[in-house]
Amino acid sequence: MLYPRMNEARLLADLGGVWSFRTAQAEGYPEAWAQKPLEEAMTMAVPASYNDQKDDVNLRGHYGWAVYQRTFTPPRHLGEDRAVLRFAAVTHAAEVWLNGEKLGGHKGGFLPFEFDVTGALRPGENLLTVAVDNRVNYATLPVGNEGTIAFFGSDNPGIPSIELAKTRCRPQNRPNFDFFNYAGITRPVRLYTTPRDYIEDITLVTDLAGTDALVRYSVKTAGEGTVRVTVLDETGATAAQAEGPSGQIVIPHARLWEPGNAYLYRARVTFGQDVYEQPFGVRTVQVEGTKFLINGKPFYFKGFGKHEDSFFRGRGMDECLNVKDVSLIRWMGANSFRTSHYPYAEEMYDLCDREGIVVIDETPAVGIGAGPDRDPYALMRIREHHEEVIRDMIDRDKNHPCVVMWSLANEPDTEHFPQSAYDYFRPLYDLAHALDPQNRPVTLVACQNDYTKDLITRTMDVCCFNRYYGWYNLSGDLDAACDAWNTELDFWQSLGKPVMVTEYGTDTYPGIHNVNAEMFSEEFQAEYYRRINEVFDRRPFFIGEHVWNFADFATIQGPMRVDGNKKGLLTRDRRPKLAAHSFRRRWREIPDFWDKGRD
Ligand code: BDP
Repeated sequence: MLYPRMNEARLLADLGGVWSFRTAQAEGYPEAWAQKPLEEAMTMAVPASYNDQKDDVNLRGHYGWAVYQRTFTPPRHLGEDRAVLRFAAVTHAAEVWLNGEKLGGHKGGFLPFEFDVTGALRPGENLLTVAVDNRVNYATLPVGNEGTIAFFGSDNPGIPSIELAKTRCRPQNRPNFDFFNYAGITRPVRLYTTPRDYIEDITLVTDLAGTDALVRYSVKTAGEGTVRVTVLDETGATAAQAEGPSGQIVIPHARLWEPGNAYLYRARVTFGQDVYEQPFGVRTVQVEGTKFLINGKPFYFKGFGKHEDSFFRGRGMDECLNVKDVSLIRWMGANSFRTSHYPYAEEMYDLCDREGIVVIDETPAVGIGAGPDRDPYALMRIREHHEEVIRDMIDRDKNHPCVVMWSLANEPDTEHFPQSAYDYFRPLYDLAHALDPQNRPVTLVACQNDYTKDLITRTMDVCCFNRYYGWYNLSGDLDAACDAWNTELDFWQSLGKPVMVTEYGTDTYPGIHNVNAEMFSEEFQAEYYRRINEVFDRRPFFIGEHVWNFADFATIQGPMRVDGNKKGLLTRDRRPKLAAHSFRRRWREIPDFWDKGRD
C-alpha cells in the first residue's frame, strides 16, 4: 500500500485536529450517532490516543467503543479525481461512516486501511464518524485475557484468579502484554486524490552487480496508460529509466544505503495523468552461516526494543518525538531498533530510511500464551488475523531500506506446547518469506523459557530471544546471571545460527544510587549491562544486543510496576540514566560492521 504523498497529480488533506468525541457502551454504539452531530461530545485531539488527553479516570480505563466525529468540506477543484479516505491506524478496531453511510470496518490497531470515497463525498460539508473499539481478547493481536487467566504479571496463570473480582465490579481490558492499552485514532487521517486511472502499488527490489545496482520493479495500476519509471538520485538527476509495468533497471555506479550512511534514490513513476515518487535505497540483506550481512558485510545490531509511548499522546504519532528518538539513538552510538510490539507509524520508517537506522519490523502478535496447562494455539482464535497482519505489514513496509528483518511475534509460548508452536509458526514463517519481494530474514522473538524444549526458534533465520537473567531470574546476582548466559550461549552456539538478544534489562529508578550495585539503582543497570555485554563479546555468532528498553513507558497498574515500566536507558521524557552514558561509550567503540570472528 502506497504512503499518501502530495504531488502535481495528487492532492493530500490532513484531517487531524480537534475532533468531537464520546465514549459508548462496551458492546457497541447507537448508529444514530453517525447520522448527525454527536451530542454530549467532548473535544479530542487526532492523531493521539484518547486515554491521557483528559483528566478523567474513566477515559484512562475506558472499555469498549468510543466515537469520534468531525466535519470537513472538500475543495471544489477535486473535479473528476478519485478520492480516498485513509486511516494510518485506529486502535484496535474501527467502523467508519461518511454522511451517515457506513464505509466499512477494520480490525487491528497498527496498520493502515482506506476507503474509496469518490462517489460518497458531497459538495459542501461532509460528516465523518469513526467508532473505535479498544477491547482485547483471544481473537485480537495483541492478545487480551479471557476466562480465568490472570492479568499480566500477577497471580498464577491457569487457576481462577482473584483478579477477576476487578472485572466483576467493572468490565475492563485484561491485556496479556506489558504496555498500556492505549486506544483511539492514533495515526493520521487523510483524504487524498488520484486521477481516475492511477498507480496502485510499487514494488522495488535491489541487488548489486559490481558497482552497479540492479533494481527490479513492478508497478500495479488501475485503468489505462503506460508505466514509465525514472530513477532520480539525491540531487534530482536522472540515474536510469525504464518503461512498462515491470522490469529491471540498472543504476551505474550506484550509491549504497548503509547503516549510518543512508543514500536514497527515488523511483518516479508516471501512468497516464498519475505520478508517484517512491523513495528506495540500494542495499542487500542476507543471512550466511552465523552472520547477518548488509551489503555483504557482517552487521552488528546495537540498539533497543522501543515503544510508541509518550506523555499525553499515549501511542499517538509524533514526528517531533520520532526525530528526537532517532537523535538519541545516534547519540548513544546505536544503529538499530525493533518495533516492539507492533508495526510503528509509517513516518518513523521514512525517517529511519533517511537517517540510516536499521529496523526489525514486528507484528502486533504479543501475548500468545495462556499458562503452562493451556495450549494457546488451540485456545486462541488468531491465526487468520495473524496472517492478515503479516500480509499488511509486509505490503506497507516492503520498500523501506531500513527494514532488514521481520519479526512474526514477541514471546509466544514456545516452551509448554513446542509442537503446537512449531505447527503454528512454521507456515507463518513460510508466508512471510513468500510475501516479501526482498525475501528478508524472518524471526520470532522467544521468551525466557526452557530453550532446549523450544522447537521453532531454532528454525528461524536469526535466533532472537529476550532474557532477564539477573533481573526476573537470579535477581541481583550478576555472577549467576553471566553463568546462566554462558550455559545458554553454549547451547545456541551448537546450532550454527546467528543469535541476538532482543531484550535484556533492569527496572531502574532515576536518582536511586548505591555504592554497591543493587537492583533498581542506576549503578545496577549499568553494571548488569557491563557484565553481560562482556559475555556477548566473547561469542562470534552473537550478532546483536537490543536493550530493553529505549525509554521508560506506561503500563497497566500492578505491583510489579511503579508508574510504568522503568527499564529505559532514558526516562519517559528522554533524559539519560547512568547506563545510557555507558552504552554511549561502548557503542561508539563498536563499528556497525563488526566481523567478530576475525577479531
Ligand atoms: C518481556 C516483554 C516486554 C516487557 C518486558 C519486561 O517482551 O514487553 O515489557 O518483558 O518485563 O517479557 O520489562
